Amino acid sequence: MENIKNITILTGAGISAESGISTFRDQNGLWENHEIEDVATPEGFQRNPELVYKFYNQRRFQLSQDNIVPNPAHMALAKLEREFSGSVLVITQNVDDLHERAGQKNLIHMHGELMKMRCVASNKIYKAPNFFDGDTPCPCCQEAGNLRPHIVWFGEMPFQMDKIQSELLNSDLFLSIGTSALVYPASIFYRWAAQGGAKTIELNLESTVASDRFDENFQGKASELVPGFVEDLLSGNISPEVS
Ligand code: BV8
Repeated sequence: MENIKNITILTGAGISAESGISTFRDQNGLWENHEIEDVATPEGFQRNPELVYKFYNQRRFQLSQDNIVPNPAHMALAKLEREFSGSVLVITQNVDDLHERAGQKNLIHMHGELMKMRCVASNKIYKAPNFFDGDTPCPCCQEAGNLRPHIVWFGEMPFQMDKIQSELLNSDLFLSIGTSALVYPASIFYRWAAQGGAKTIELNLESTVASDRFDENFQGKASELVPGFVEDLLSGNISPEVS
């Protein structure tokens, strides 16, 4: 444990699955019921903004339900950040706010945030009401038609990529939790971490296309795997050495 100073953690939809938020590529996943091109690209928004506003309003409404709460995996990562002697950075692909609600502070939403909206004219970011669309006047320009979800769509550049890359290159341990490792550039973060000398560990329900590139893999549900793994980390039972 003494050699592990900086931990970087990538999370994906799998960490929120047990909180009741559908993943993208599992049975009944989001991409089973929608075409990515129609609801998660700038072209789709241009073509049919109403469909895209509806897609995100529905997900924001679901996220705001009382039964959608952080699960033990989110809580464990927030505990790791509080109690670990070194630095812990969570980089999430998720657009839900469950990491924040669990108490995570050092957090980057590389794909944006469901609870925020952005004015395309001023680029100002606002907390989103449960519902907004092309008729909602934006708080800065006071006119309708300028607001979009503060989400990174396919074909758009994820947020804070420079900071993410330097943190990964400077970490001693990289954890990938609940992601299918299919979406670039998050899918190559393990490479940047390994390049920087980090040990890389994947914790996921099932093996992924990237599993054999990690130093270690643990398979299971995040809410069952992550709390125990965090306890092992905090008690110094995880060696930074690549076996
Ligand atoms: C970019 C916001 C340039 C939207 C999202 C051809 C080949 C390769 C790449 C490309 C290509 N054509 C285009 C690309 C690039 C493209 C891409 O990767 N496309 C894919 C589809 C092939 N990427 C981009 O466009 C990105 N931008 O590349 O810009 C650039 C970049 C860097 C530097 C310079 C230039 C932008 C991508 C962002 C898109 N927006 N989200 C929204 O949410 O509505 S991505 C979307 O997918 C979500 O954010 C999601 O998180 C992400 C990844 O999915 P996962 O999180 O992994 O979820 P998934 O369902 O896939 O998997 C869940 C996993 O959990 C499974 O493995 C499952 O087994 C596991 N699981 C389930 N239950 C549990 C569990 N694990 C543990 N416990 C459980 N209980």
